[in-house]
Amino acid sequence: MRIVLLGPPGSGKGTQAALLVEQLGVTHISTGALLRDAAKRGTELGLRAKALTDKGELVPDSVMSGMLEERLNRGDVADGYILDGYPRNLAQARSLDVMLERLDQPVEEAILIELDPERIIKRIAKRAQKEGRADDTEETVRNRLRVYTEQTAPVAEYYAERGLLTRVLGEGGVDEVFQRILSILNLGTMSS
Ligand code: B4P
Repeated sequence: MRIVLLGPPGSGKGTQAALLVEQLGVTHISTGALLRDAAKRGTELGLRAKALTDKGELVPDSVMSGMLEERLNRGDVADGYILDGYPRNLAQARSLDVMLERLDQPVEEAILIELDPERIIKRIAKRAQKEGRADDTEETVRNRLRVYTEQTAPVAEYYAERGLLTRVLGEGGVDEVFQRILSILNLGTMSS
């Protein structure tokens, strides 16, 4: 299965991607996680990216496409993948298509997890207490939501035009949302 997970920050993309990967045995690629890892290792790119993510801004497309191409070329996407956090704008969606065409692994499904902004802010505030991510302050989250509306929301339309998009409600417990996604994928009920 080759799936792109879309949704605003805090809608549950990373959470649901982890569950899907466990059930389906496919490869999980999270560009947010790749960036946090690069920052933790203190690479020049990671530190430059951190200055932007800490403000809730997107990292430049040239950096992201290079990072993603390198990750895709590791050779473990042949049995399927869950892409979580990429694409985040239309230019990224187009460049993803080119990369995946080259690998003969085009996207089969795009799932958009929808959740209202106030719930998002509450969820992320909870995560901030637990994990202390620098981009989880309320001010940054509001900026991330603005960036999402302006740049990432049109990506859903990009996939809708290609007949690949399904919308899912992100409200409710983690397992509830997971079951909704499984039924979209015609996988019925499975336990997380
Ligand atoms: P991401 O890591 O993608 O961060 P995110 O959008 O917040 O999603 P995440 O997966 O972490 O959270 P989730 O919704 O699962 O990106 C971080 C930053 O990196 C971006 O802001 C950007 O600057 C940069 N970046 C990444 N990719 C980029 C790209 N392609 N181009 C440019 N820049 C890029 O979960 C949120 C919280 O909710 C969690 O604590 C979770 O436990 C909780 N939760 C989840 N589901 C729940 C449920 N059903 N009920 C209650 N709580 C739930």
